[in-house]
Amino acid sequence: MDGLGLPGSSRRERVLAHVDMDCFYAACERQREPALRGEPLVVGMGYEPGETHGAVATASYEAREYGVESAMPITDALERLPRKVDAVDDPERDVSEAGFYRPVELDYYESVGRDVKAILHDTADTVREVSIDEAYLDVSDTVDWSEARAWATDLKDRIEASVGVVASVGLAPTMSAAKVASDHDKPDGLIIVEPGEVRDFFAPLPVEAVHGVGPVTARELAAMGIETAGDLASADPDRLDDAFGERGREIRRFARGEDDRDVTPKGDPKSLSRESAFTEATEESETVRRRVRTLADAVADRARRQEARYQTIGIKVVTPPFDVNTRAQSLPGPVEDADLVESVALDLLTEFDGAAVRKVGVRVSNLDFSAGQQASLDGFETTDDDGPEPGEGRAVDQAPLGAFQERAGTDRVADGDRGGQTTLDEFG
Ligand code: TTP
Ligand code: MG
Repeated sequence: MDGLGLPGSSRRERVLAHVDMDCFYAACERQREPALRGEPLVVGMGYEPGETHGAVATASYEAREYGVESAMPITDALERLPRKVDAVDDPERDVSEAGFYRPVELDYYESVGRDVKAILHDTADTVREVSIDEAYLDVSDTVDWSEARAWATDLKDRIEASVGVVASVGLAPTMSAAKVASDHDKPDGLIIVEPGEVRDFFAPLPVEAVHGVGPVTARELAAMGIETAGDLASADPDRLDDAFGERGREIRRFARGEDDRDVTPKGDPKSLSRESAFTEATEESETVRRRVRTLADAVADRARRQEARYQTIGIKVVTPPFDVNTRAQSLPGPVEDADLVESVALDLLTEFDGAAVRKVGVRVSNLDFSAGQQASLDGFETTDDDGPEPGEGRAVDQAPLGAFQERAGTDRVADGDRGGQTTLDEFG
């Protein structure tokens, strides 16, 4: 986090999201076999069609209603939920009370997981991938609490429309609260826990909801009369210290909603961006241009500090009511050139001269963190291993700098107003 402090506060409340796909393996099977939608579905590890060996990897929410759960032997699952094919042939069984069973096919689920992650990286600069179906995002730079719900709804819609699986999302100012929030209203959940609400949100939950509290600790806490996160938050710290040492104080801090952990990406970010909203939509081109110049400068500075070169420079222009327009130009090779970020951004902006603008953003992407010389205008090597981001074209190798490849996109998003809270101070 750089220079984001609002006047008078040591640290701006972060906007963190935890995204976890619903019954992921089952959702992947349904994505390629839509007839399975709405049906009880069990995906078995070490399972083969018609056989009874293996264990449940996951069960659809319909199958969970029959008591089928992850890690259960398939034999137990079959007792609770027989196979449809078996029920059809068995007059003793009711087909409507039976389900479908499929073997795990991990390669396929991983490819679906990658598609979801690509959307997450396109949406947020800071993404920590935790597992095949789960990630944390830090969107403090681009999403204000007033628009958190609209942003999360749009993200869920994008994932479902383009990948065909459903995500549950939690937003909160801490990682642990965001994780609990994403789980709280599954499936198809969306819970926003705003700053100041974290402790109240945790209070009624069982202690297991607190980060760092597993079943063993929960049992020990229960023996001490501590059953909810609220009990833990108000427990005597010395007593916890006696029972668990420093970890006791730590789980108490988590229960109180105190969690300073940052979302640290495992790899390098896929893009860097800054956005800023106007208090009211403005049609004054010069005002918009001035803001874009400031944002371009801030983004270029951030890239310089992270030693990232970029091959694509883009802008985002939000026009009333909630139309998000993105324009981007790709360079023939990665550069680090603040003046170019500004001139390309302003050039892309001319299309919106005279339009009412609520919010603008500048983004650099197709990032290159490899050490080495800045690309010269002739004879550079393309170092983009990851390929273009969604919605962006791959740069044309060996094209002269003037011959930008351009890709444009327009999409609609419910996108609230930051209410002019963004000040130039934020971009320093
Ligand atoms: P989870 O996110 O824990 O579970 P889920 O996505 O199936 O269901 P939920 O809606 O509660 O998020 O795990 C993701 C995938 O990991 C899951 O689809 C299958 C796999 N998995 C196993 O193989 N074994 C297990 O014991 C668990 C818990 C998950
Ligand atoms: Mg999941």
